[in-house]
Amino acid sequence: MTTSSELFERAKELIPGGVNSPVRAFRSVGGTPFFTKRANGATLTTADDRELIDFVCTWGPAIHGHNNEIIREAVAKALDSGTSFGTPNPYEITMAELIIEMVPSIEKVRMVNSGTEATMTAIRLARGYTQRNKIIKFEGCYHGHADSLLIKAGSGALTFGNPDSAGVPEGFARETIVLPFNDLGAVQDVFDTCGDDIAGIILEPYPANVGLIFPKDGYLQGLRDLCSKNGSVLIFDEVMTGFRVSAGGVQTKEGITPDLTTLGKIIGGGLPVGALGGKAEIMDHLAPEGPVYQAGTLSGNPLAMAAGIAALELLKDGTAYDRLDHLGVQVREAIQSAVNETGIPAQIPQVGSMFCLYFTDTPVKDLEDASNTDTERFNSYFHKCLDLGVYIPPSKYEGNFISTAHENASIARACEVFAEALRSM
Ligand code: KE4
Repeated sequence: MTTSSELFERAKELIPGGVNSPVRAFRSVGGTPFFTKRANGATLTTADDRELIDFVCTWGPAIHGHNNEIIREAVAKALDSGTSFGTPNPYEITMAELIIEMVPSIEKVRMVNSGTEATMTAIRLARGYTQRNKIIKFEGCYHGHADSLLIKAGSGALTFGNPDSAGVPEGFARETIVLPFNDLGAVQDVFDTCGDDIAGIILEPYPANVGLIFPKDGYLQGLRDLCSKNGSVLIFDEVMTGFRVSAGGVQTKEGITPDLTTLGKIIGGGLPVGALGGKAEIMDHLAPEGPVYQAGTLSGNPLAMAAGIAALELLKDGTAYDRLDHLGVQVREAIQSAVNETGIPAQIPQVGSMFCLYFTDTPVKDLEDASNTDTERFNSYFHKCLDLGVYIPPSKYEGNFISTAHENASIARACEVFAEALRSM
């Protein structure tokens, strides 16, 4: 058996950092990343033949667990007819109908191949539609690695302490205004000074690439009002939260209607997919209908569409969220109980099947608060959980996910592990 360590040494000779996405490298938490050779339900089987209860869920897509039989059969059926046609295909219509039905603010939708493509297109569309240049984003929000958005970003960029990536020309950065999250006055001030050049605002309505932060009461509505008043485009990046916190995402939970929404992860059922959707009047500015160009060789390919359609069909009646919400509360309460018992300062924000653990005694409302939480303590907690057979995200800035495949026994065992890890500190 080739161990994870041996595989990692070989991978580092061939792939930068040995990984195809930085956060997988365990750089923040230390140690050698494990390689996964199989995944089923809530369990990962590593190259070292360890079985781990998974709370990363491939960073969100696996809301039905890994290797879900219904999704697998849908992909197998599509595979019988080929993998990619490069022409329109009926699956794309079914996918578009599902997204439009489940996310009321979306009147038209364009499929792409990643969340990054979706957000990159959204800001180009906002600029093309408004004929303006400036985009407002928020510290700690991560929208993928498009140049204009990789500024004071969250997720892996934050984990490695380089929220402003090398290689982004000053000219690009100049058109992106970065503000603290949850500070509506700061946004008002920007509109007061250059409102007629603000193409749009893009945000994660529940920032989950900085742990998990909730908007203050009135904040999302305030952003909505400012965009409406100034003719700017409000973009909700729901790549992570879409179909995760509810069938209609945060916008449905909070009753806020964005102009554009970006999606990804869950809508691909584990295959590469992203999507951009919103008001038809704006979306029709996309080529070939309008002047804003966007394209993709594999956009809407039948395999990814079949997987995503199966994943969304399993969520459409909403009953999956009853279980996911219940499991999320159960896990949060179990961790809270252990926190109370040990007296360790910790915050456990949770919504539905998303949660995180901050080691701090004060609620986290923005990037600064998140950055001031105890990293060393988190890293120790991460490794203790991993040693005991539970895999949580290898960074304090990433959210945990639960799937419908997390059976009661797995949840019970994980709660024991979380408590034991806290007691060991
Ligand atoms: P992708 O390009 O990775 O498909 O999506 C980018 C993206 C956009 N918007 C939000 C809100 C996101 O969370 C993401 C990607 N999320 C990270 C996890 N925090 C992906 C994991 C990784 O980078 O390997």
